[in-house]
This record gives sequence, structure tokens and C-alpha cells, in this order.
Amino acid sequence: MIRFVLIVALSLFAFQCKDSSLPLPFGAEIRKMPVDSAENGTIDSVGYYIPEKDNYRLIYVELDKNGNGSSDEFIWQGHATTQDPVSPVKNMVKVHEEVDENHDGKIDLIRWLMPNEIIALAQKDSDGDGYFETTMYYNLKKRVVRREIDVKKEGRPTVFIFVDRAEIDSDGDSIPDLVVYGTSDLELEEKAINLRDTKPLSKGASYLFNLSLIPASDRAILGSGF
Ligand SMILES: [Ca+2]
Ligand SMILES: [Ca+2]
Ligand SMILES: [Ca+2]
Ligand SMILES: [Ca+2]
Repeated sequence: MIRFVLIVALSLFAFQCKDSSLPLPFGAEIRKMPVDSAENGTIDSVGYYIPEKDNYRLIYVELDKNGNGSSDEFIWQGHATTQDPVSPVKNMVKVHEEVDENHDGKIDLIRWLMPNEIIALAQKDSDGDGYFETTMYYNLKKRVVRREIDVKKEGRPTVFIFVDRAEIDSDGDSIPDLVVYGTSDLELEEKAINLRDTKPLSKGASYLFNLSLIPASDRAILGSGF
């Protein structure tokens, strides 16, 4: 329910952005608009906007989704808006989003977006230690098709999880040399991290180095050379 009200509140706000095609005036003043999106008397969102002639341009929003007084979603809006198909409302186009999914006050998920809420890339701090060890690549159907995990937290991934296999760089030269197969993401991650049921993998057979070997529907948007 909170989510629904929130979307309506933000959509209405965006509706005031009649024309976003004008260039930003140099040195424009940024203003804050607090919103009680849950309508319970407590401010849980704040929008930052630039006032223009007969127009407000929303540029950044912060939300407190669980109402504990600390923001857990931070959204940067792109230059454009999109027309809602069923109402006169114009929707925001997010370009960047940072989320505190477990509400502990620290960001644990970062997303880079394209129009229509397609996610190009996301980074996740799965164990909450402040180090973003997991990078997720998406396809155009908004599905994660490759997950790279920096298992040893040394600045580069060593496990690459695709839809039906995981590749492992066991000797740290950034080239996968082992492969495991499985049917679920969890199974693949467990096998890859524990080096269970591994088989040798040549560079020529690696999905990471030969993206054309991957079925087209399972290729990531970024870097697949469509
Ligand atoms: Ca919160
Ligand atoms: Ca967190
Ligand atoms: Ca981490
Ligand atoms: Ca290697």
C-alpha cells in the first residue's frame, strides 16, 4: 500500500514537469519538496527539483520505504519523462538508484538504469560489509544473466555465473579455467565457491571470452555486441 501511494505521489509530482526538453538554466537553484507519501503525518520522501517557468523539474528523490526515519532508496532522475499509457501523468525516468535493502542504514544495492526501468548493471554488497563483491548484468527482459563475484575481495571477480554454468578463475589471471554446471543460480554459486564438481575449461570454450556461444536471450545488454 505504501508503495502504491508512493508511486502515485511521485507520479503526480512528475506530472508538474510539463516540458523537460528545455535545457537546464545555468546556476539554477535547487529546491526541496518533502512528501508524506504514506499519508501518516510523517515525512518519508524528499524530492529535489529545479523550478522553471510554469514548470518543476524533479532531479533527485530520497525515500524512507519502511518509515524508520532513515532513507533507504536514493533515485537520480534522467533528463526525460515518459507518458503513462493509462493516465495523463508523466513518469520519472530513473537513471541511477542506490538502495538500502535490509534497512540497516548502509547502501547495499546500486543500479544503473535505462528507460522503461531496464537495468543495465547492478552492484550488490551481499554480506553487508561495505564491499560490493557482486556485479549483476541484465538482459532486455530485466533478468540477471551474468553474476560476477569477487570472492576474495581483491578487486576483480573470480566467479562468473551464467544461466546454466559458472566459470571460475582459480589461478587469478582473470581468465576462467574451471567450469561447473547446474540448474539454479544457488546451485551454481555453491559449486563454484566450494570448487565442487569442477571441470577444466579452455579459454576458447569460456562464455566470458566468447559471448557468441551464449544463447542470444541469455546475453547481457552491456558488452555483448548486439
Ligand atoms: Ca528506512
Ligand atoms: Ca543495507
Ligand atoms: Ca560485501
Ligand atoms: Ca585463470
